[in-house]
Amino acid sequence: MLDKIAALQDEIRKLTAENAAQAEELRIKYLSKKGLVSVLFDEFKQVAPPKKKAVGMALNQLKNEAQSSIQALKEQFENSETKSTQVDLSAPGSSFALGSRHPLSLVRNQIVDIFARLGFTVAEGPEIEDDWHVFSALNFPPEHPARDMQDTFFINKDPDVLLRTHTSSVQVRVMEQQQPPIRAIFPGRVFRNEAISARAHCIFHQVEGLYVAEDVSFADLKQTLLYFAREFFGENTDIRLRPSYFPFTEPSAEMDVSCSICGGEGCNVCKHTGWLEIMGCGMVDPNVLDACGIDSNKYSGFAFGMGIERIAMLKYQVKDIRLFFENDVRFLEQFTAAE
Ligand code: 2NL
Repeated sequence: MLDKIAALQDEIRKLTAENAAQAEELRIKYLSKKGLVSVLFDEFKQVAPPKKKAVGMALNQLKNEAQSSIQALKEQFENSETKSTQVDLSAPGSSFALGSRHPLSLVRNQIVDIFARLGFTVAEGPEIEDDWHVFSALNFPPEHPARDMQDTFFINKDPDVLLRTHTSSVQVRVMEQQQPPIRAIFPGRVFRNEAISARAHCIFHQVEGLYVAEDVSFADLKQTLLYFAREFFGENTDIRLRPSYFPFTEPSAEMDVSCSICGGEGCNVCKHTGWLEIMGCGMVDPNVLDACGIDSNKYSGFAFGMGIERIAMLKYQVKDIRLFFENDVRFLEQFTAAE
């Protein structure tokens, strides 16, 4: 009898099942009323009294072991099978992955909104341009280095088919088509034949602005840009204008805002100067007005231009311009909550 028990114990220890049905078959084979373990219990009645204690203990152990190992076989399938066949109707629904605006779109929209409050409309134009709208009408002299293949992308080596290097080309088109007063901003993609690095890209985005009317002065320019700076960077922002040079404005200036990170105290972002350079600006050169069919004796205007990437890098403390073009969701999803 003890040998029989030991043999059956051995057999049970080696059992395997490939699915829940096989495990159930094993339960019936060994543990049901007529199963092999139960049969041994029947035989137990015939065991001689002196051996009953030892055989009884062995039998009970066999039964317990058989129950737990066959139960374990069953459970291994229960988990995976109930998952696919049972639905928890009370479980909360899975949430949708929400998209977010690209940080460059966020910044462009903010800039457009601020100038819209001052009465500026938005104008757009072609990315593929001709020499006149990108250079000649803007008072670039014939030998200006920006016209070089090194700086500008020409299409099919044609000197008169090129990718715009600034959105000023759209301003030329607007001035050619309408007489003052003109008050508009010009967001768009521009292209420069430059080596790509953490700070520069061959494709980037600009917002330029233009106001042409009678008696527009440098004071108007300054007040407009101060309003913009305070709306965009906060009401405590100060600005300063430094003399500069552009072919299309005279006089020209570079505008800095007080560093919004350190409040002008000096930090890494402003390189301990307390100031951040954010745009170029100036009074539209009379040659440009005349080239676009606007009488420079009657009208004057101011214009400005800024790189959206640069502003976005300052605002969101992005250290590498290439992040804007890689479309890595780990970067983009950080702007889900931004407006
Ligand atoms: C910069 C500087 C500037 C302009 C853009 C402009 C356009 C016309 C006439 C005169 Cl049609 N000026 N635009 C003026 C001054 C500066 O941009 O650093 N941009 C990223």
